[in-house]
Amino acid sequence: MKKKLLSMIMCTTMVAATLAGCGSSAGNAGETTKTETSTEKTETTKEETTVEDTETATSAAPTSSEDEEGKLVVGFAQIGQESGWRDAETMSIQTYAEEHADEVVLKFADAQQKQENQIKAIKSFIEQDVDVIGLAPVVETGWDQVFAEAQDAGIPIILLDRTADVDDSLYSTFIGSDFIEEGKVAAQQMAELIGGKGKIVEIEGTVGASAATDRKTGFDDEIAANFPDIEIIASQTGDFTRAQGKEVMESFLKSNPDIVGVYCHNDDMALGAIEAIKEAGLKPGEDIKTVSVDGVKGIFEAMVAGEANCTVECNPLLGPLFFETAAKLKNGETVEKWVKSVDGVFTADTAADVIDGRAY
Ligand code: GZL
Repeated sequence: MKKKLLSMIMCTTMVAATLAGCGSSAGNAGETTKTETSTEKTETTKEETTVEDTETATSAAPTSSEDEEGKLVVGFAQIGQESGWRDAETMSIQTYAEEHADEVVLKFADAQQKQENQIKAIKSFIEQDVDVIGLAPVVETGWDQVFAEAQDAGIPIILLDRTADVDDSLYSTFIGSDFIEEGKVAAQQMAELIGGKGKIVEIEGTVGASAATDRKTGFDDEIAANFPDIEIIASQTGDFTRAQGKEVMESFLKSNPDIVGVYCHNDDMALGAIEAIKEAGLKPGEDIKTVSVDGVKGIFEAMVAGEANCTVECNPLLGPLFFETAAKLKNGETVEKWVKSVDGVFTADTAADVIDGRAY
């Protein structure tokens, strides 16, 4: 306990010092954002810390050792708030921590889509000597060193919703979907929607993210293997955001008048693409068929309105499973290397029947 107390004092200094340096780093140095820690959302027994004048978000302030006594202490480095799916996952994690505040302490960091912020957060969690570290890796590579530091500190790592390209020994488990299968199912749905032929475009997720890489592999390989009359005439990243999905679709439409379908690696980009299709005077869901991934409420609303055709579900409500798995690891239990989510497929013809029952 003394070690923890000492390290927390150090960490507070370290985190403050680190973040003070953030504002002077290259890139958005002029930008400052007021960031809030999860203490303002989970209302646990931690003092609130709002870190201002920093370019990036930060980890939650350390809790006192009394607050952590006998509890599961988890540090989670979240990617950011790029999509409705991500917000649903964050809510799932924070709600679980709030509802189980007598058993768990959550230290939550929002990295604003920057890998260096996730790495800083992981280092901070190591300094705070948490029991388990959770991470949704924004990209697959660049994790070996900080994962080795966590391993040296005896802190297990859980990968949530995206994988990392590291040796299996450096993390305990991946909890998430089979993105290659999602891409394959999306291709089959697209082929059915366009009658097995025509020119389609693809709007990819964040460059280097496992969810984007594998959804592209699954889709493109299925089209190439089984649908020779479908041509993917353009494919470009929209970084999993609605705004960039719209921009990419606008550019596709300008240079390709004969598009019959668009496949987006998430629903948020599809909703942006739908806006672009309408602004081009075309009917999304009719002139241009849409297939995307996630199953967020917005795409169900678009399907009910006849403006979208299909979403391949990817469950974001991983909070309970995440904490249950963390508890097992703290207790020294072994867990499956991949705890795979079970997902469904939803099409416009049933959207109205299921939309009210959707949990996210
Ligand atoms: C999938 C997750 C993806 C979602 C996107 O597990 O990593 O990240 O599909 C989100 O909406 O940006």
